[in-house]
Amino acid sequence: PFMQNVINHPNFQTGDAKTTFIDNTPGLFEFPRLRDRGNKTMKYIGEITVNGFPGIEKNKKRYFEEPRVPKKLITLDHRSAKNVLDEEGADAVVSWIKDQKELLLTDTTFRDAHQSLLATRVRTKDFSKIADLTEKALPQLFSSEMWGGATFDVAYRFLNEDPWQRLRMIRKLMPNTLLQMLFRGSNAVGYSNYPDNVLVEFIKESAAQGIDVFRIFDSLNWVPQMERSIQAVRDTGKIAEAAICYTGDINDPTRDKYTVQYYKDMAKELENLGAHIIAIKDMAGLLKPRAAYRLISELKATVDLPIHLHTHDTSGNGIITYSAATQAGVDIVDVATGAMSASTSQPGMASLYYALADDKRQPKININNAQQINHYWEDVRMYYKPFENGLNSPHAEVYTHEMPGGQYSNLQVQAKAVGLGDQWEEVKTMYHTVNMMFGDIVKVTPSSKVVGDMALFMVQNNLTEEDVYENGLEYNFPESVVTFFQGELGQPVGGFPKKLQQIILKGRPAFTERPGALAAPVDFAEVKAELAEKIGYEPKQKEVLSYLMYPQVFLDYQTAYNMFADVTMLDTPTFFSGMRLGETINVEIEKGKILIIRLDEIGEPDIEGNRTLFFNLNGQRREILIKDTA
Ligand code: 3PY
Ligand code: ZN
Repeated sequence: PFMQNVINHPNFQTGDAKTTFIDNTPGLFEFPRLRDRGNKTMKYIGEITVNGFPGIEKNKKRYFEEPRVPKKLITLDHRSAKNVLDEEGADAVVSWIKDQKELLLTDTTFRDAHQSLLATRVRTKDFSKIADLTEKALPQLFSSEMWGGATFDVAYRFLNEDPWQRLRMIRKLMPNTLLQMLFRGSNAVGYSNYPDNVLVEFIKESAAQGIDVFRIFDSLNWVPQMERSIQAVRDTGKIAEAAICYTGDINDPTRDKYTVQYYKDMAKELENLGAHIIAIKDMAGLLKPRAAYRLISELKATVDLPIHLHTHDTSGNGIITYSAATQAGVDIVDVATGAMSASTSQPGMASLYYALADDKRQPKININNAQQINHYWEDVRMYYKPFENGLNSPHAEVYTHEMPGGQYSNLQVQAKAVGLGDQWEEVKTMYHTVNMMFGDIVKVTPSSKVVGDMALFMVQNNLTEEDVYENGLEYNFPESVVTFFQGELGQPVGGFPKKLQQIILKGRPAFTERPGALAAPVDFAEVKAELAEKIGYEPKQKEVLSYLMYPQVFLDYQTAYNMFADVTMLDTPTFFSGMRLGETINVEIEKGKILIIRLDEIGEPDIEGNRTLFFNLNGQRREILIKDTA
């Protein structure tokens, strides 16, 4: 076909084809490029059709209506927080927040909501169809949390997506909205500690690609691990929101570790380090209404910064907590669109709006617009049914086990995987026991995983707390538990319980210094060269950073990309379920370039288990060979 393209080209036929003809006539390559792209796309579809997508039942593609998009948005001219940042800088945003009488909202639909409800599986494709409309519908939102946390890892690992591409796309579609990310302090968007220069480079690159607000936390509330990130964000001119993880119960006199004074001291420390905003990150949803009123009032009296409250509605009490916090003067709270709210996710935006009816601090949003945006999510959530976490009603037990919203379903899957599916009750109880054995620690990624691993280990081996203290020297504890007690995630509030530490470490060294200070800086030029060698081209800085965070996951993504090309253009049902026999789909691979794909036949496997799939691509018959792994 390439030679035919050449021979049939008008310039070739008139004899105008010079030696530069091929160089200067990129259209010649269009056909092979499109064909290559088509083949790779069909290869992906074939693979999923024959072998299925992990976690999704094969050959059960459902029929979905096109999700409803808003048709009657009321738009208004509004100077947004993003406009203030771009025009006047981060300090001006702080003053602007303080000047608002009404409660401000951050929309977590694009990040924490689907991380907590749908295993972080929502695809860029589904955000891209609603992002600009969301900005039009809700210009008064303080920010949209849409990146960081688990989204980075899951995009590469399970969705064959480049998370940076998601960021750039949403940035383009929402130019007037502050884009917010969750940054795990010294763990960035990963699970382990990284050298300081990696954190700084990561923050710089994220800011350059479009992040405006960095919510920085440490999984043990260890401030020395937040300091450099706060400074690095300030250096980019963006907004440093320093988060205090909330655990325990300030109003329970038997829990004397995390008191109001504790939170006040930490807030003051973060203010002194240059934070623009203080966030209370209630990742498990433990902050009860009266405690919220007390905590927010006290914090408002302690620091001169806006307070941003984040909770999870696991117990069903989230709206009451927000209402109490609003009376106490909280500046911003996190909500999700109704269809992606409640349960382990954030409280719902419209629910809160109505809960604050007649209140002088009721958020300024157009509720009709919000409802239209929500219709889209009611429809899109259906695509992700296989990833639902199964918690369909308020779960007040969270006040006892204290598992973060994002962990509950994950740990359940982990428990099933090691054969403890029918001992989930024991695992939950053990999670609480382990927390107390560890000295009552802050539990959030990655420290929550350590507690989860230990709980699974103990249930699996039928161990009690006493067994561990009496015979612990004989046990091989999980790797994550050992390195935790060595100090690899940092130091917990009040230090490690000494007796347990000795049992777990068995003479291995423990350190109390900041792991990031001990780690040698990464030589970026060297890593870049190493990566170039592996992927066959010179990587961009963002690719080097991805490789540093998740070496194998990133390389696997590259391999998949070479095999399947960019699969983010596929509609979500096809991405997860492939195609039905006889079905036709349109895939717009670039503006105006559409692949029309029909699946005509799936052949029987040959002796090696390969099946030939007969497709029709833009009117031409194509055969794709897929190995059936069943
Ligand atoms: C994350 O780190 O991904 C979290 O959402 C913590 O709450
Ligand atoms: Zn959260």
